[in-house]
Amino acid sequence: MITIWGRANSVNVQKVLWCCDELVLPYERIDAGMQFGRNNEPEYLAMNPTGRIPTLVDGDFVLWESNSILRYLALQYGPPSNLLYPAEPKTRAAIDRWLDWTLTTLQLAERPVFWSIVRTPAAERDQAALAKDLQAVGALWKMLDTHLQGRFFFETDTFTLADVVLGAYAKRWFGLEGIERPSLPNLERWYSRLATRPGFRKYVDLPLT
Ligand SMILES: N[C@@H](CCC(=O)N[C@@H](CS)C(=O)NCC(=O)O)C(=O)O
Repeated sequence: MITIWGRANSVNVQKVLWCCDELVLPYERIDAGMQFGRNNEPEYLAMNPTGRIPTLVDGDFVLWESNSILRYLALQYGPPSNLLYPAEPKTRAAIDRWLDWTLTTLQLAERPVFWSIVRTPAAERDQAALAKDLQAVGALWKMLDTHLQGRFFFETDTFTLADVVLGAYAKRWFGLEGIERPSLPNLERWYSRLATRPGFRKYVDLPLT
């Protein structure tokens, strides 16, 4: 049995839960992080010395870093066709770049916006910083919108891990209330396609908290 440690409102946990759903993989989840604590206790740090969530335990194999977990799950449990994470090197590399880019670039840009709007009382928000951060992250979503021109999904004709990671962050963009967004017609079409996936609805398309 697979165990996933991490609270269900974490974007990095949500990606992993959604991937399990796509792979029809049973698992148990244990709350950890923020109000649940645990992630700084010695037992947790022995599994994951970063003290961050998620952590995956699969038998005697322990893995942290959400996108590494996604790759592992798709490789270990994907069907032979493995459309989620195809073996062909160029296709796989093209998917990998989105996994890397979300963690190195998109997450850094969207985190301050998410924290300001969702996790900071309105009276305490730094509005000037928020306006600047919104512009920066809006430009990234605009770039993604351009990439999607003429495409159904991010890299192949079918749904892949690139759509999982970008879809999880897209919820944290389209789910924000009271902000202005640039025109993103391609991205909106792609996002509405994600809503047909049960794993997205169940684990990602939830109120932002
Ligand atoms: N690069 C790491 C980032 C992990 C991370 O920063 N997780 C956040 C939640 S999204 C966390 O552990 N926050 C501390 C907490 O929940 O207590 C990954 O992708 O797994």
